[in-house]
Amino acid sequence: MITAEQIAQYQTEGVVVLRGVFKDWVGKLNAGADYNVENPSHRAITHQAKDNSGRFFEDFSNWQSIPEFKEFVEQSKMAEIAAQLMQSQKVQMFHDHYLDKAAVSGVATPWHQDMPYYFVDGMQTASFWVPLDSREERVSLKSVVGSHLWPKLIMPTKWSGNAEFYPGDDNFMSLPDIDNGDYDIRSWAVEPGDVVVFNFKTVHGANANAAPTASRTVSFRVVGDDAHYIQRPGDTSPNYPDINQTTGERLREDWFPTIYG
Ligand SMILES: O=C(O)CCC(=O)C(=O)O
Repeated sequence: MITAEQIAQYQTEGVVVLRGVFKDWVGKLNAGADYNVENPSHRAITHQAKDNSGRFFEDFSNWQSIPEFKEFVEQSKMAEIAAQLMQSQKVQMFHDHYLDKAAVSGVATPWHQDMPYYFVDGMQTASFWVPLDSREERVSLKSVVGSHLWPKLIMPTKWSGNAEFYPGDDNFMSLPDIDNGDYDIRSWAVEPGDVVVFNFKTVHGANANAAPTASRTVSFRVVGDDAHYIQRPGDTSPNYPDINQTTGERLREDWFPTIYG
């Protein structure tokens, strides 16, 4: 289904685009997205542009209660593709993340890595960023090539207000100036049915939606064999205060089921 070159690119660059692999799922995922907007969870966040011109809605961890997302997780080829890209025997579902940017929203997704926000450590990880509409390159996901191999994680910050999640913890470094011209940045124009897959450690972001139409994306996050729980020095995002796990354990199967292998 995917080529050896795509697997090698994922391993060395930390990001790859796969064309058309989910084209049969676009209708279902749109229905799931509509459901999520109409039924936001307690984790939902709405960011507003400073001049109040735009809106960026996010929600997390709803796949088990949205039938179309659940069907995608359990029946699409995502898990098998993830196993190949991560070179993993098993794949566990971590969570879904829905991102909805109003037309001409004025709210960008800042450069960040996903992993430091999570209670997850390991190299075998994958986010499936699935756009539900056509996206020109200037408003598509952009990723820093090879950043999944950087030796230190970047300090996660709140997207509204920029507060650090783990203030003063020097296990995390400050975000370098990604736009200074020193970094190799990869982005693609995409169509519904395409997916951009990236490692939880890959630095990525997206410009504000400058297009005259809303931009809707659903990201499905999965982990592989070497991924395990890590106790972070503060709340994570998404946060699961009742998780009751210790560093080094596989993520608990009752919340994060194995979907492949
Ligand atoms: O679509 C975006 O704005 C960014 C997506 C993102 O950060 C993610 O899926 O982890």
